[in-house]
Amino acid sequence: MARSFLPTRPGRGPFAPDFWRSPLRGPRFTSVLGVVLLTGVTLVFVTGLLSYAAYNPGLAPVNDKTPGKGILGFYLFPWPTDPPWLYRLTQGVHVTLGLVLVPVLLAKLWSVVPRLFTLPPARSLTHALERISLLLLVGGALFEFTTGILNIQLDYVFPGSFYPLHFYGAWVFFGAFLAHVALKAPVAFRNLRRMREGTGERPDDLVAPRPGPPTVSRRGALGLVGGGSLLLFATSAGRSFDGPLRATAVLTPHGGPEPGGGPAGFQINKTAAYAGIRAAETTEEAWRLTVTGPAGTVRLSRAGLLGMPLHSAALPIACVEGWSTSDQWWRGVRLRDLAALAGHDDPVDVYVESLQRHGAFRRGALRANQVADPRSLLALYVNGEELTADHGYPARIIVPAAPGVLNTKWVARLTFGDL
Ligand SMILES: Nc1nc2c(c(=O)[nH]1)N[C@H]1C(S)=C(S)[C@@H](COP(=O)(O)O)O[C@H]1N2
Ligand SMILES: [Mo]
Repeated sequence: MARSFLPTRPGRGPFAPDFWRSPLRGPRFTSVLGVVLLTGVTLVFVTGLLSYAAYNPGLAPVNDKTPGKGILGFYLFPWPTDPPWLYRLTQGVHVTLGLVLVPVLLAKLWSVVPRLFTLPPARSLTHALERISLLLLVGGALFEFTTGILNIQLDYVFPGSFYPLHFYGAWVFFGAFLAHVALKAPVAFRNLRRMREGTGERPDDLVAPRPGPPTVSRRGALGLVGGGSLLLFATSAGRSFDGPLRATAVLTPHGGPEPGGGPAGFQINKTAAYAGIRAAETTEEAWRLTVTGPAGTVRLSRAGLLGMPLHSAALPIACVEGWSTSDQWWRGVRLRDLAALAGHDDPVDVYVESLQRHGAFRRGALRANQVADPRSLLALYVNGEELTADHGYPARIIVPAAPGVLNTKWVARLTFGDL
């Protein structure tokens, strides 16, 4: 018998073992859900880390925006520009799979809730440690799913910035998750094997000692969870497409004006009005692009830019919030031509600033490999027409495979150099 830290006394209410009556609970039900989460959560975590590598907002001081530096930034690498739909895929998976896992997570938590009330609270030191790790696991899971879902709904209510919270929270959650997997995965897989072999359920503290009459079979309950996930998938996967499919994504933020038809008919993240861009600032007379580098500072009007060699590229916009558009046909000046104008013939980083004065996305940094790509443009046209105000007129950045947030709109200044 394990030594108890507290005297054992018969519990009352939820602390009494026969308070929990559902005949669904048992190691098998929990194991099936656990194995689904094992795969699902790992994929969400990995795609989340990739998103951080792609966006790299620089979470100093624990982290650092420079690849190879910072404790949690140990794996950072220059995000590639190929294939151009890379971030559409990784972030679409991150957000859509995260949503799809919600019913599985809730069912899993429900299936083990009696254990929250076991007495004594700790049977041994190891048991005490295990329960503390569970606190981090459950707390971490709820925190990550809640912050993630609030962020994609553009309804961010937490103090502080989303990225540090979601990023550091992910490491706490995943650390506890790994410990939990190490402890429980062997048991879970054994349970699944016994299920396949048709062996009976092991006696387990999850099995209700005095089960109530079943209202649904275990298979039915798993079906319900799967159905919930499927419903979430069907109502959110459309966020990764334009056109009629997009309308099926009821859970996608529809914050901005709904994209109509026509050349500019794709999702708008923040409108010019929202960003505080006044029409008077973007006229041919008023607007100038300032390009700075070792060759000095050049100021270009839109007509000046149109006088440079123009190039086209078919590229999507893929937002950190998980929505993306199909390829749009962009036309503008190559970033590497602008770098050359500023005196950089070798690949170099660029710091991009917008006309926008407030808000998180008014500036961004691109790495040398992104600037060097011939498809990376300071776009002046989209789908054969001038950019609309909401899509970034007079000029915006578009870079293959980059998160949408780096595709700065209403660009005012480009500073080339090592960042
Ligand atoms: N200046 C500025 N540029 C910006 C933003 C912004 O709010 N301000 N939003 C960014 C984000 S998060 C995305 S996803 C894309 C969306 O571009 P779109 O609105 O043309 O689809 O623009 C990016 N460029
Ligand atoms: Mo975005």
